[in-house]
Amino acid sequence: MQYVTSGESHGPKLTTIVTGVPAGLNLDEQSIASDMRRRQSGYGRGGRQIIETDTATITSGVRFGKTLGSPVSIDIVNKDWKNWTGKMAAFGNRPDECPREVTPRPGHADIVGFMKTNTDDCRDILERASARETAARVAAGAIARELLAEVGVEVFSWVKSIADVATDDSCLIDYTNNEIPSDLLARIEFSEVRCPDDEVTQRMIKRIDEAKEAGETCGGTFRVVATGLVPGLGSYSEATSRLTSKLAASIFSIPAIKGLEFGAGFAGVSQLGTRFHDEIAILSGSFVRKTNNAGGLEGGMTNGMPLIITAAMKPIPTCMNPLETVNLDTLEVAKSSKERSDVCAVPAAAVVAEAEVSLVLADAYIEMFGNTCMSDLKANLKHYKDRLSVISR
Ligand code: EPS
Repeated sequence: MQYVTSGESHGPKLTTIVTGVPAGLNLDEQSIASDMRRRQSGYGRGGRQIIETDTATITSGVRFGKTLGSPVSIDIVNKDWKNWTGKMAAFGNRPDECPREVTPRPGHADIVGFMKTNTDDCRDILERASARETAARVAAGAIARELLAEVGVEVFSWVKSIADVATDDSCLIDYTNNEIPSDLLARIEFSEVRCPDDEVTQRMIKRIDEAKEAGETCGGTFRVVATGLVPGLGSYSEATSRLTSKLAASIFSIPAIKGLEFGAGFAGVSQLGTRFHDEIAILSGSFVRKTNNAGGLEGGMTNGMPLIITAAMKPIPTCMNPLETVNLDTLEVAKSSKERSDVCAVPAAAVVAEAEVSLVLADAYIEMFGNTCMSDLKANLKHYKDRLSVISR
């Protein structure tokens, strides 16, 4: 399952085309809408989210709620386009009220894109570098998530820290089986910053308010977890088919992501080998691990334990208290450009990461169990699970 997106942040619409989706996958409009909404929410988002209510409209590849096996295309209309029709027109000349962007923001793609493409206007770069594009990815990810639901896989995320305010979530990730606390998802979705701890949620909100007041922005960290995975997705034999590398590439494809850990991560590797590695046991007829420091990945493959990813997002580069830069016309010292922007988008990035992880995992299922139709994929999966059952031997 592969996807490509197109569309500028203030153009008429975003488009996603997803290929390799098996026929016969049930899609639910409400589930797709729910993911689109979850990406838009989160305390610290800017004025743009008031204008937009992202609606994903499927224009091919689906009939009567089931995929056809042909490419699925999805449109998301930018409601803000009405304010940008002249400034982002495909043809004609630049209107007077649309000056060129010549004061690049440190931390954004502005100046490097300017140098790379020989443009005279950073808007040519920033329109596509904008994280608006991630709406199109979430639409693709929603399709992958539906496939995963049919094979018993759940993907979810929570925010671990915003700026210097962090939650201690170690009790939530010390899984010895695939069960998650029954109220965890409700607590995450209830929090305005996707943090399952009420008290820390309040402190995170306060931190975002303080940052906004100071013309600052906030980064942070989030976790993505996938449960219900069969062992053996990915490969130990070829570098490019290791699931670990595919997952890492997908997380690092999200704008502003600067760090990534699997399982116990960087802190975990200070432990010696006999403490770090997860002992093997049998539970209810299946091989399990007594701990999950590996984060569900061994040898480039899933090992049947929950997949646990932690990612770090840098603070958003558009600061209302601007940084020093250089005016690209005059080459004089200047203040970087101020655009309407978000103060914090860590909760949104977590939802985007769910989509990216879902796409990689759905692709891994398709690769291992068949890409033609869902009934064949599920039959192949059942055969594999039966073979793995220790009790049935
Ligand atoms: C973004 C700047 C803001 C964000 C945008 C990402 O948009 P605007 O410049 O139109 O105010 O709100 O994110 C989204 C629109 C979105 O849907 O996530 C940027 O520069 O990356």
